[in-house]
Amino acid sequence: MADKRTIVVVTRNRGKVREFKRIFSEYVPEVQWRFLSAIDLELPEIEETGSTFAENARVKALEGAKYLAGTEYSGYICLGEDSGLEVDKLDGGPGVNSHRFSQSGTDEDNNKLLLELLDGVPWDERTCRYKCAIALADSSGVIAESTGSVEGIVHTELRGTNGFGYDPLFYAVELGKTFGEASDSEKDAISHRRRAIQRLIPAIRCVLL
Ligand code: ITT
Repeated sequence: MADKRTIVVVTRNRGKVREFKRIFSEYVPEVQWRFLSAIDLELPEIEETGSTFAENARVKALEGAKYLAGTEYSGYICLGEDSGLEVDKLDGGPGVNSHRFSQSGTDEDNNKLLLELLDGVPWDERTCRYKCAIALADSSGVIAESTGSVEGIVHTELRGTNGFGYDPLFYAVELGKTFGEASDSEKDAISHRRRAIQRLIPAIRCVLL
């Protein structure tokens, strides 16, 4: 019998899992959530075949649920999340390719490339946003979906060491600092991931509780 307080987060990104844990326990504190990642369950790598965040979130959730069907975790709810940074000056890039923006795909090289591409671009033309799409699925298909976004400016230099990915360059207009400089609770208060989860809470209460 599947444990409804356990969500399988179909991701290999530990930064995302940390944020899901924090945000879910804030929204639904009465539940002792347990999150299992694609790394914990040794799920095979899932190819991101979609051209939008929403499509890729669906692919991750559905593929994860399909894979679990033959295991002891059969019937557990899978959460697929696809996210990234859209920079206006780069015509919305890196977008769905945010993870694999630079050749190596490390956070360090991705940030370096972003700074290089925006070299000399004035502050008011460095507008960007983080976007996040989430899908929940089980073996019968998609159960719920949502999206969230947060507006920012690509900073001209790395600021702070908190968070992950592009956070040291993402100057959040609402905070007046980068996500790299923000505390966990400051980022969680306005992040794209939090906003997507917030919209999903009614469905989560309905399906999981
Ligand atoms: P999974 O596909 O296994 O979930 P991933 O890191 O490859 O892990 P994505 O394909 O969704 O995930 O790529 C998201 C990338 O966008 C991520 O690697 C970061 O570079 C960036 N990103 C998304 N949300 C972010 C956040 O909150 N802070 C910093 N960077 C973020």
